[in-house]
Amino acid sequence: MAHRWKNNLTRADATPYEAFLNRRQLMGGALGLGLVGAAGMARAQAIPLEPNSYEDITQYNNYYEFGTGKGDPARNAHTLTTDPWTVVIDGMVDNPGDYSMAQIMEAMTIEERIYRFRCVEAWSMVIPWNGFELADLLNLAGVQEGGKYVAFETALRPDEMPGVRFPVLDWPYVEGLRLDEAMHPLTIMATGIYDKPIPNQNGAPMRLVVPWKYGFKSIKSIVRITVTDQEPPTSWNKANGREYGFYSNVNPEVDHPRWSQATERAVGGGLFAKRQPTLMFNGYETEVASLYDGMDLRANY
Ligand SMILES: Nc1nc2c(c(=O)[nH]1)N[C@H]1C(S)=C(S)[C@@H](COP(=O)(O)O)O[C@H]1N2
Ligand SMILES: [Mo]
Repeated sequence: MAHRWKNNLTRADATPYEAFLNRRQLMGGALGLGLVGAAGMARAQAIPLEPNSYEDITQYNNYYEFGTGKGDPARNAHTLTTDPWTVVIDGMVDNPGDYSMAQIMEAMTIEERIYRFRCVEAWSMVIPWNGFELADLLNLAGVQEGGKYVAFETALRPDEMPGVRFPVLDWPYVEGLRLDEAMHPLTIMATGIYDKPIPNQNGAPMRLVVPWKYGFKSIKSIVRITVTDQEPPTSWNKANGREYGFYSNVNPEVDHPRWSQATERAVGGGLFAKRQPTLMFNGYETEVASLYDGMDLRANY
């Protein structure tokens, strides 16, 4: 199954949008003057670009169970015991039960996916995940007819998570997807970054990654996956339903009530880097727009 998805960028062709824009401007200008032929285009498109550094990705995090500062998860999450780890898969599935992480890793094919990642707070990164398609795990469990949503839950361990004594959110952290979103080939469970086991602060041993949605949908350190016919409650929606909806698709045209979503700050871009435009569905419009055909994206934020 490796590499069958066309948005499965490899490290050589990962293209942060800023560079993509520069390249377009470059090519546009040159094309305007009639200077670039097919060979020039090919060369321009082959410019290799790097994802964010391992340090950016693992030192600048949101994981409120370990504190609300961006450096808190890297400082505090070492206390989380991630081995052994069990994930309960239940609800409307043929094979409900406890799945050990070892069992899951044995059954899944791990591949690399380089994805843009856009937080609702308007910062972004490019991250080389290792993981597997959530659809493969759901198919292992056997989704039953009538299943419409998938609910996810993070571990809740007050002894290992210093942040959960503060009622910032209603713990445990919970999230949810519509079944078709969960089964989409872009939706993965990440178990690694840069070919290393995923660090605790990034959601070890297994976290969701839904690249066309705001980062808070990508729930970390998952202990339960439930197939259901009801739209599941989600942590940020419960905390502030006016600001955070169930869908939370990246959309530059629908602003957060307190800030614009039209642009974003690329983490690691340096102090004087320009903000870059945010892309519809975070750049995955071709792949996922049809999931929302006929839906009012402003009403379903
Ligand atoms: N359990 C849990 N999952 C979580 C969060 C959290 O606080 N707790 N934060 C979310 C938010 S707001 C973002 S932007 C991403 C951040 O992922 P990263 O730290 O790997 O970049 O994780 C998401 N998943
Ligand atoms: Mo976020």
